[in-house]
Amino acid sequence: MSRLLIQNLRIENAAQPSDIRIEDGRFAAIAPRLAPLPGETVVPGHGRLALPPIVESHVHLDTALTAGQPRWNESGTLFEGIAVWSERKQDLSVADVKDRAARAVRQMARFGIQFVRTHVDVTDPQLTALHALLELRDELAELATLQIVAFPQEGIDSFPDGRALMRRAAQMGVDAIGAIPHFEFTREYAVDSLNFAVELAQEFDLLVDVHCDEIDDEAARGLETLAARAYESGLKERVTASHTTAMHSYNNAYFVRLLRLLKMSGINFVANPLVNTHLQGRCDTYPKRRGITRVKELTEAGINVSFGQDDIVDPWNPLGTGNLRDAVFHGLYVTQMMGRGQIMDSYRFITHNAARTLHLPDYGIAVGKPASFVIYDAPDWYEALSHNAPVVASYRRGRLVAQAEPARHEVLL
Ligand code: 17E
Ligand code: FE2
Repeated sequence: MSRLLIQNLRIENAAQPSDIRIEDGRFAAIAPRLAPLPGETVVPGHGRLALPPIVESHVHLDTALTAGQPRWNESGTLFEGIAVWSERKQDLSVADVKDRAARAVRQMARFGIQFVRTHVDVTDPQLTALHALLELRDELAELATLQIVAFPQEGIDSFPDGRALMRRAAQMGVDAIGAIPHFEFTREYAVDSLNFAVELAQEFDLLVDVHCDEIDDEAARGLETLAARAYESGLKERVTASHTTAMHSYNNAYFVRLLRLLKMSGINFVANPLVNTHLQGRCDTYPKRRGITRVKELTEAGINVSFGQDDIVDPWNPLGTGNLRDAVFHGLYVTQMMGRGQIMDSYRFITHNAARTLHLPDYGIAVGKPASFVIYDAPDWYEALSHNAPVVASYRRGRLVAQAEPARHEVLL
């Protein structure tokens, strides 16, 4: 039996430190002070923060690390990004996608990310990116759990054979079905494509995650259709609405009416604060909208919201390392969730809330669960967030999969 004792960790901002014993890849004991057992390896925790693994609930790994290929997105709009990617897509090979996506996941592992929901563009007759990501899902399983969404970047009913491509993706073994109502040619196509996506998910027993109303059009109404179908079909919390930036522009009377349905529907939300503050508001002069969904109001209504990175160095985001701390840091500013308690709890956007959206079983630091967790060089999340503290250790099922030395800095005067 392999045994490890890590002493003196602050679990999820706890005031008092705990010791953690790991046996055969699972949490065997968690208590304020555990006496070392004969032969047990003992590691000091130095009173550092321990969190459950970081969960990336929204990223596009197939497009990662392609910024500037074949050209840069100079307007900074979603739509120029889609056009640039459509050109780059012509040159895809399985090896190209696997190389970039694997590099992105390995980089994300440095920041404690162990679970990743990736959207993969299936508006490609060859489904090259999907073949690549399905292979990587197996090959990277020791390092990270990948969840794959069949994402119709150029539409379902507005793209040649769009429905057939979605069905093929479902047959090939994706985890979730996507849609993109605000990109479809007409409102009718938007509604039809959402109905199709929900029915396909039911047929194949899959989750749903829709790029929903990622536009500053206050009349974009994909969300009400998605929420109604989630409610009526019983899929409910198996459904996620990503982006929903149009909600920023809804009038308050409509939002209040919508909120009742959103609560009844049980659906999850994912906001991408970095990318949507960059892509949205591009048709505005001044005042300029922030283009971020109503995170504070949804959270206060008890609705599950998580934060994603969306993009790492691609046509929609020229910058970024994959560190989800950046999405939380920026997200708190842009949503004005800057109270002490809001800052302290904000790790939940990239841990528990995201894990709920992904339907991860056995998630969390508790006796009996797989010993997966991360340790920050900081005593609590407030300090970790503020100082961008490194993840000094990332354990996955009891195994150390990433580590870092805290940087040393000296001011000489
Ligand atoms: N595609 C899309 O439709 N929206 C996005 N935010 C990204 C890709 C990154
Ligand atoms: Fe996205």
